Amino acid sequence: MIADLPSDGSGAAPRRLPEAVVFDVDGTLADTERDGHRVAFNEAFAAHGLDLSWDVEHYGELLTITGGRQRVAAVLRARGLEDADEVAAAVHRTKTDLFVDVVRRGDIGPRPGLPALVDDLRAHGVRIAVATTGRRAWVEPLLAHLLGAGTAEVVVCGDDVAELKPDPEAYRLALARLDVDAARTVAVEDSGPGLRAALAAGLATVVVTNHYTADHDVRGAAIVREGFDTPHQLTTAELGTALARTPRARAH
Ligand code: XBP
Ligand code: MG
Repeated sequence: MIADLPSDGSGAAPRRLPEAVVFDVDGTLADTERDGHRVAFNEAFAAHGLDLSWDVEHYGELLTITGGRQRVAAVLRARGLEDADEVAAAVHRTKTDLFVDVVRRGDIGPRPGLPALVDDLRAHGVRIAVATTGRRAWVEPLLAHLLGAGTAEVVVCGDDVAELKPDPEAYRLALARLDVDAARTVAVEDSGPGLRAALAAGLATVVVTNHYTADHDVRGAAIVREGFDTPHQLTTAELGTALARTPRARAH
């Protein structure tokens, strides 16, 4: 049940709340990249005997290539490796297994302020979904840990789409599975490629930046913040203002 905010008696129309919110995972729900995925990639390179290691800064540059397998393949191809795609697929399987272990250990927590926002969304009856380019093998256990199993009623992963972000396919699929109107749905992202994917699917988008994405091009975002709890706690009502700030025409 979706409620409008009560009128303040000024005669102004009540502000609308979103019907659904679609969250990105990496960098948005949790800071997974620098000390999570990056470390697992490096361990996988070593396990496969590859002379490759990504430091913190270089990994940040590589994040413009979405999808772990695609990221590895691009780097191996640039090194002139003939069977880059096959090697990348094998390395990525190892990396996924390693990262599942990290997630199952419970080492990755939510970004500050996320649990309070999720509680507020649930209290207002706003539906919650996820659209990520990451692999379901680790996404599902991470969501169970961060949000509680079943909190996200729709979970679209990299496994489910032909084209990864910045292509809008993951967001379009999430909207179709939710069966909601894009014009009543807000996306929450952390990065430029993620923002472009959400905008191309017609979604008002809130960008919550992090260490790696603070200098991304976020033009078109309805709201840009440094954290869920900074400078103040992000609420369902503020997500509703993102809808009002996004031209309806974009949804078509
Ligand atoms: C995240 C990604 C993912 C992760 C690694 O982008 O591109 O590839 O970096 O996960 P977004 P996998 O936050 O825009 O979804 O190794 O499972 O791909
Ligand atoms: Mg992200």
